[in-house]
Amino acid sequence: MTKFKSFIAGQWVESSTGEYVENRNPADTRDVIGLFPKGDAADVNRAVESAKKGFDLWKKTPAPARGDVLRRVGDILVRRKDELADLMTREMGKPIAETKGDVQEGIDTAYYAATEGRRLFGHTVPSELRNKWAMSFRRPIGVAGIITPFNFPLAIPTWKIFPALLCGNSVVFKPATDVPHTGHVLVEILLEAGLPPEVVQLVHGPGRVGNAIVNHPDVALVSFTGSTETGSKIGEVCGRTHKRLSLEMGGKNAQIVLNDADLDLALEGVLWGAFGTTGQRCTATSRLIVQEGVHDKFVKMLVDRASKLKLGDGRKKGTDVGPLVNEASRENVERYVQVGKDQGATLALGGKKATAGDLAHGYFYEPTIFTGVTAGSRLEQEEIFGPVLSVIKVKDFTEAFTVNNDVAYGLSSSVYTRDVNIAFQALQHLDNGITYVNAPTIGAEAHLPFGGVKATGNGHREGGWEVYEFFSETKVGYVDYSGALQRAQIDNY
Ligand code: UN1
Repeated sequence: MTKFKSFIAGQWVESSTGEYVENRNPADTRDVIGLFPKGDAADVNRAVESAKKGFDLWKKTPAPARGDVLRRVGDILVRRKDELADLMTREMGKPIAETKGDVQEGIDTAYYAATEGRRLFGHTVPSELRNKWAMSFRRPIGVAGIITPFNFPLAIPTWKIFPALLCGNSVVFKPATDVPHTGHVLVEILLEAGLPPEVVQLVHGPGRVGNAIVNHPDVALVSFTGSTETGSKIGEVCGRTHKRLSLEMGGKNAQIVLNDADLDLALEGVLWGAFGTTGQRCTATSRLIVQEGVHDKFVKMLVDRASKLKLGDGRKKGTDVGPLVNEASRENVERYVQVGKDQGATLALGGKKATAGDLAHGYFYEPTIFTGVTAGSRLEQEEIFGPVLSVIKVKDFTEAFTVNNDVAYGLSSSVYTRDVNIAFQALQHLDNGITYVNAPTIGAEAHLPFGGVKATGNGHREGGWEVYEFFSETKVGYVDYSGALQRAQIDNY
């Protein structure tokens, strides 16, 4: 069986603990991908020491040259797209079309970063004094700790690592334990593209590795995507130690369908939003808020179509929905289905493990729909991260907006309507970082800011132009060429 290594201090190295974790295919647990190191704080210490040297070198490399490396990364991803999609599906389960999309998001992020190397804009503004120059520009910060989830095993690491590198930081990267193979290949590609070895460090391992990264005094900034629970703990450490921190956490996203909506379009949207990636997206549609005039008809259409979704191995043709990523995730889904039943919601579809035939070897769960879900109930409020959709009936769009907003999270929302006035009101009044009109809650594009409000995040955005602000520090320069002492705010007034 292949034994993989971490990449620390410019070398592929064995686990310092001597311990390894098996990485198995969630669609068929008889298929073992390999053994991955179970690292610890000692690995992180060595990685950070080396990353500090990497930072000294890399910060002096001109940003356009840093961008050139990322352009080559993009080129390699293009060339290896199909192969990567296959290995990603093998380790985390979503269908090949989706892992190809995941790679494409990495490609888009690479090419965006490449060109950002020739922008990284600062400002030049007039000084209030004569013969004095005033400007701002961007500086790299230091060693960036990057901690990423399993659901977008390539795209999310690229959202963080590429802008971090483009801005001149070095990186210590800990991928989720369910998707170490994708992390491994991404680092191989960065090195092949010409990134100096000490600029990137890959430390495989469980939560203790993430913990050591976050607590290390020489890690200057941390970017994390994962659960709100873990994000809160990271936030406490970073608050105490004054580290810059970007958090991307939970969601409880809703699709709203109003009486005047194109129901066929709304149906395609909710099927994709709720059951794509087996519901394991931060942006997944977990709630469907339907206006009473079309409620019964739409629910019937939905249950009918959802019952025909084909569960299976994401690497096989015709599969619509893959497995959950591991047994703990499936048990979590089972617990929430029980909560729904206990709270009196009506189970309209699914509600059990799928174990027929080959499915018995994977972590499959039937697409599940609850109707008659009460706003405010646990099922309606808490993130599930699985293929469970709760339907809530409302009187009008005002009530729909209230239900949408009345949760702790605020990542994405969607409204299906033909009324342009309501569409714009939705953009303005739905408390989310992203609102889609006549499109599902998933489908963010790499060149726009991505993130949410309330318990979803801490105010930062990934993607687009905004992430470059997170990964760099503003510096201001004044040049006085008057040859005399000029006292600001005094001599000129
Ligand atoms: C996530 O769910 O964590 O918008 C990221 C989307 C994808 C990214 C999702 N482009 O669904």
